[in-house]
Amino acid sequence: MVSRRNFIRGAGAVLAAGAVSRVALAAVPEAATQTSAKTQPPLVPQTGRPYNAVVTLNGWTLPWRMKNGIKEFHLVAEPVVREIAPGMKAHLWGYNGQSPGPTIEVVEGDRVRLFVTNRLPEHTTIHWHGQRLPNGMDGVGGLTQPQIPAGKTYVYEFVAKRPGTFMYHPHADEMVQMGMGMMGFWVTHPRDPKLMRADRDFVFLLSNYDIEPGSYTPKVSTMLDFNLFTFNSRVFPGIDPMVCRQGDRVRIRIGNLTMTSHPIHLHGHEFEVAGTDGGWVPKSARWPEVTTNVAVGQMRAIEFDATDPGDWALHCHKAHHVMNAMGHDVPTMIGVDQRGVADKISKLIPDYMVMGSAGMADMGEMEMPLPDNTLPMMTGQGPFGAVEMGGMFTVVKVRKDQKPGDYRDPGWYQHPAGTVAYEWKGTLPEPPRSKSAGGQSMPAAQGTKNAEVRVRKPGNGHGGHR
Ligand SMILES: [Cu+2]
Repeated sequence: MVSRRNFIRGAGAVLAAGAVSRVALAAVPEAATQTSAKTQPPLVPQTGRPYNAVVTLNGWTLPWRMKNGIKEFHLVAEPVVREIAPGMKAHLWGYNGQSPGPTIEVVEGDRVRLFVTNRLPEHTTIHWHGQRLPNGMDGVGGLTQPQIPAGKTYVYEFVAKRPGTFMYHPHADEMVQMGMGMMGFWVTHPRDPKLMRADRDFVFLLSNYDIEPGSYTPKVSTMLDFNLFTFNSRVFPGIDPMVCRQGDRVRIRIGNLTMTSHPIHLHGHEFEVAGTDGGWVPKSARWPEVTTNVAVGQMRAIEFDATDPGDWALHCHKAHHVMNAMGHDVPTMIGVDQRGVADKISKLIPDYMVMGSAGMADMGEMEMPLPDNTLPMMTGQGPFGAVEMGGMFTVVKVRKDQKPGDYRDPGWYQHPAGTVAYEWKGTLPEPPRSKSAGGQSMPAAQGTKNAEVRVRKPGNGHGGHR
């Protein structure tokens, strides 16, 4: 059994939930709760069969107790406060103090009993997404079980038959409950710990929120227009790096519970999709990728050899998903000379700022007034300046001298001399230009007029494009 003391030593600040009565505590395992949004070290199993524990990005693993050979867990569905990144907190619903809830780790063949206590203001259920289990344990409110009323505890029990990557989430008032952040990760390790072994095994969920600047609670009826795209309910620069030792076999497991797909892209290394919703992909059926699309409701396990030291970006490739709430729906001002107008407007609005005439890159560094509890659209400082990212962005840090099992942030990569892009200060040859324009083998029937665009020099009183 995982003693409380062992768990506290292993996984940081864990508090006993206070609201379960003493009588109930005798029958129900303690509901551990986590208040920190920091990545907790892997929970090395003290009981049951051995496995290589995963690391939950900005999250933690739920401890269990062994009772007559059954692994017992206690999940508490409840309102939580989640720090999305330093400077912004959200009022979400989650499990055991956090959104997402804690990761559940079991071994293929384990008999699992899950107590689910509902401390929400409405009923809920939990669906064990992807599992093979008796139909009555599938957690679809109304279809396979009665809803769990507010204040009640239900029990789920089944054998974890298939090793792989899974999720859990309510199948009750889904639009609201998932829009409020109710979800968690589940890993069933193979019976043989040498099978599918990785040196580092990271897990996180993709979730999205629509939280109006200056407010705390997501708009739950939003269908597509979300403004925060998160890894485990965190946005850059609030997402911890994934730290690896050079030469490690690294696995990253991703589950998507947002309303859109996310092409997840890794820099500097090719990976293979080693696992999908349905289990492990045979070696002979994998192909190399640097981006893989994770569709709604899917899980993907990617694997690569961390061969090259450095700070390698890992992010969603949809540009709006690496941007925070203030960045969407901004008018394009590129090429618009605002200088004449700005003087007039600032007589009416003293704080008026001229922005975006030459793109929006300066937003990464600009100190501009924001509503309370709101993150800049893109932010985060790297060793060379502003990183100009938000949302679904983090860094895989590969280091030669990172110790096995050490996940501590080693700081920025120290580039060897002569290996960083640099400014050219010599003379430049004329850039070659294509002379074949209009010379296609199949010219347009009508011919084309000279469609050159003339840009007037700013300051002539007429502004911009013609
Ligand atoms: Cu995305």
